[in-house]
Amino acid sequence: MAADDELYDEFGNLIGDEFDSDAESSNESLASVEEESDQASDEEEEELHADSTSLIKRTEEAGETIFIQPDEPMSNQPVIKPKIEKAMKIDFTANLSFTELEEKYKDLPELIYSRDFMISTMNQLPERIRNIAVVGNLHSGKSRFVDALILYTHSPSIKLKNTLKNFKPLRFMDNHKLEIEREVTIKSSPITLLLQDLKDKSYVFNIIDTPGHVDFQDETTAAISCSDGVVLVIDVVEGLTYRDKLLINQIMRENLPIVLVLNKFDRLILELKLPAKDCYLKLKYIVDDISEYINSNELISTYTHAPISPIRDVVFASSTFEFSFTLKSFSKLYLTNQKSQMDIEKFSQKLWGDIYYDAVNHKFTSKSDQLPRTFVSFILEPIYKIINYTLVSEPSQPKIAKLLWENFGVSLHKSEYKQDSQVLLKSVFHVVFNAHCGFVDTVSKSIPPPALEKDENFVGKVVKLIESPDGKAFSSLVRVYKGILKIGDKVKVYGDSFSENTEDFKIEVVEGIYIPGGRYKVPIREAGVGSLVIIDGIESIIKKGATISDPALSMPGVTPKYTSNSVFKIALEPVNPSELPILLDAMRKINKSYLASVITVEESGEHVILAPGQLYMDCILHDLRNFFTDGLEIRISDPMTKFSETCIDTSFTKIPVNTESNEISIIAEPVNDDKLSRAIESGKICLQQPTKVLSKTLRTEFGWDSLAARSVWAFGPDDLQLPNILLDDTLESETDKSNLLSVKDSIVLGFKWGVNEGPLCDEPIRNTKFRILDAVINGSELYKSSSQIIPLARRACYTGLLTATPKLMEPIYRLDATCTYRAISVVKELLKRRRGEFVREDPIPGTQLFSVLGYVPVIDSVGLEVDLKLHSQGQATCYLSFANWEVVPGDPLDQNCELPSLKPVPHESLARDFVLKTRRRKGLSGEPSLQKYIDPDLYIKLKEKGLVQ
Ligand SMILES: Nc1nc2c(ncn2[C@@H]2O[C@H](COP(=O)(O)OP(=O)(O)OP(=O)(O)O)[C@@H](O)[C@H]2O)c(=O)[nH]1
Ligand SMILES: [Mg+2]
Repeated sequence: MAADDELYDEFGNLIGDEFDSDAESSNESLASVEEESDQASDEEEEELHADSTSLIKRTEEAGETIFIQPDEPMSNQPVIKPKIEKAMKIDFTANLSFTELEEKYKDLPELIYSRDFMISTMNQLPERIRNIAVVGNLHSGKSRFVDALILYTHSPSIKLKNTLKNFKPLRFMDNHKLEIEREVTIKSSPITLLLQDLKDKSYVFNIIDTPGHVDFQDETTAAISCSDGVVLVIDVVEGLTYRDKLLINQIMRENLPIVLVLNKFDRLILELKLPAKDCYLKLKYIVDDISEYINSNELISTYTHAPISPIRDVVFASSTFEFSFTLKSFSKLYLTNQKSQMDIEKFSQKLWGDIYYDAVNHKFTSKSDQLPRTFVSFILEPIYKIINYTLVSEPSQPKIAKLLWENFGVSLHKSEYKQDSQVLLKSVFHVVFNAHCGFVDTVSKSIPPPALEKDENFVGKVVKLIESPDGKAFSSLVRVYKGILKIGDKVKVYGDSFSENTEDFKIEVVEGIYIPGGRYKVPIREAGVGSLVIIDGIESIIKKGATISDPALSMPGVTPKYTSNSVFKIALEPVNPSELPILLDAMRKINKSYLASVITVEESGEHVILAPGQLYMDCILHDLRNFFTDGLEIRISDPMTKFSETCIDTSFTKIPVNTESNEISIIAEPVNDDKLSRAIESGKICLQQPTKVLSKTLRTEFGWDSLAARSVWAFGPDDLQLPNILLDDTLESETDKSNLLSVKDSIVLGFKWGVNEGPLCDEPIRNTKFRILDAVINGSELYKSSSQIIPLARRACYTGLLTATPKLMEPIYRLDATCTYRAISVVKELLKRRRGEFVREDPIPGTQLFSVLGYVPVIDSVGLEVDLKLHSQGQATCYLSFANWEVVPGDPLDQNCELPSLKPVPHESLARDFVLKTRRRKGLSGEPSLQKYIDPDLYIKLKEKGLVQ
């Protein structure tokens, strides 16, 4: 196989590789397709070279031979452009229909167990199913950990050329081209494996490997939402990071049990070179740190799972060396070898904490007396010995053999000692900690099986859509919650608004059901309750996720929200305007494929994509160019951010806004209550709640008076869930309430329209409370039509905002960096140059590294990650995650502020600069001004009084 970087040209374009699949025509085993296509491309390349010397070019597409006359000028272009079928993912089963795949069933990658047994266990014994999401910080080793399980369960033919010369880890779960190229997971990928616990009991594990990069949080959220428990993979060198804390918060909110995998165990010994005693202390510190974080979390009152226990919930692993163990699995290994009758459970309890083993008197004691802790003497010392004996220039076979036999009762084959020391070490660990039964045991005990209800009717959830390797079609990843789903079944698929409205659901027919397998899929005829399967044929109306059910049921669900942190923005258009339909079609596919993407068209007709961060956007653009269009030439704007508009004072006066027959006065004021803003934004309080419940929450939790609590007309706008509030504060003595109530819906619509597109630069308004103080509504139907009232209410909201010291808000990223002491100054300097703020640095216990916290405006963050790596010579890595919204310095309405051209804009002019640039880009005419919305005479009066500029 060609090295990854040989597969693309300098612009990242694919120039032929494993993705140029010709799997369909192959009759050989599907698992060998990958290697075959490599060989094929090698042969083709050779042929081309040979051909070019004799001036003969063959074209793949036409299959004909064209002779080029020697006197013709040589062209670099082929005479007929070869048609290259690009594939964005490796999938051994790509392009095969359900029936074809059923026929090739026996050619699927070989397993160490019977695939049919796995399927029957899955469908007949759902209590043996465990649905788990594997989550953790960036590069904590999640995919490698799942890889280790795949290597264990699949026959060795699944491995890439795992020889010394061409050693390459498998990365089986990262099958997208970008994932392979950049060695970072960007999509959650599911796989189903049959695994055995300590008593050889088989379990069906539906594992979803999730991305660790914070940009792809949407994928993690989707995976967690369909799991019954979470495996949190921690890099033991880094310990508990901010990202892990966010993940723990999310897991606790979902009330799911946690299994901890302390991964990269080898780094403590090989990199940090910690003595065994300190190695234990470091591991203990991490477990305690995580337990403390969970126990002191504000969500603990609603979290019903037991605190983390090292004996029950913790797995120690080194994915690089493909082993994992738990205190229990080690106990079993040890006691079996010692032929001891001691209870495994009891012994494992002695292996953690301040317990010591007195070998002279053969007893456990709590008094140190210079003895090492049991974890050190029983577990770490043999592991240290293994490493010391193996990682030397000439490992001594007798020494290692004796160690293995005496401690673990296992031995290696003679030939294995001849391997390179790293590979030998892997073999040694493999033979000692053979199988991952400790991990399986822990998951099967700590994470419950799917809830089983005796409901015959099918109910499922489309967790996300999965694009086909050629990017032309989508399948749905479905978790079955009730009943059974069979090929040919009709299902009701709910659309975006998840209602029973006939326009919002569609009856579809299930055309294919598959068990996911990372780089292949297995066709099955039916999927029982608790299973996680890929379904073909039901995705036509699904945008991101959906509830699906038996057509006879009425199961409206809740729209999942993945998009709230998508603040990074670009506008794009095709270079050739006539190709707009191709671009639009590709953008629709992006919307389906990338959960957190938001696709919008602005007033000016500009097509905009929003994403949570730069890496995410980069991946979107890559797929858009290479796979969802056929290399369409696209013009892309500079990166921008989404802004928000708000106010920081209460309107200085009440200004009536009128049409000929109606008049409304609305004032604005800031919502100065973060907790309330969060509650609105998260949907914790909403108008779907009964009025009594809502007004009680507002009174008791947020200190509102009862009148105000009862007069909420809207939060909104609903779709973006921005924290804005519309209140009816009119007095019965001054306003004809019945007339006002008769146009309530129109006023609410006007408010929603207004807060969606604010008066400064058409960006959404946030954190603002609008109060209707007066209204004179003409009772005649003619004058209170929605076409009159909606624009009036919108103008009144704008008037309120523009008289309440309006401000522009920008999104802020939190920066979390891990770096050496020397690189801290680089982080500080880079943040300073980008309007950022350095908050603090904390040493990471047991290492020479520091974790650094800072904040930086999203608009100034472009390229920061690369800059940091460059300037610190690789001694610092960071990630940026959305933190909050902050007011941009300066007055957006100040026409006198300095805006120099070709020079940096002064700090105090930033808001004005951003507003004007955004308006220009959106094609909005003129200045943002109160003048546009109120009576001209009144405006002149306010101006004379100096109340407006
Ligand atoms: N020393 C050591 N390195 C490891 C171990 N596990 C993973 N790695 C390395 O850590 C890096 C990241 O591994 P991945 O498995 O891709 O990590 P990940 O958590 O899936 O990464 P993302 O999904 O992108 O967040 C790779 O370079 C691995 O080789 C381990 O047990 N020991
Ligand atoms: Mg990964």
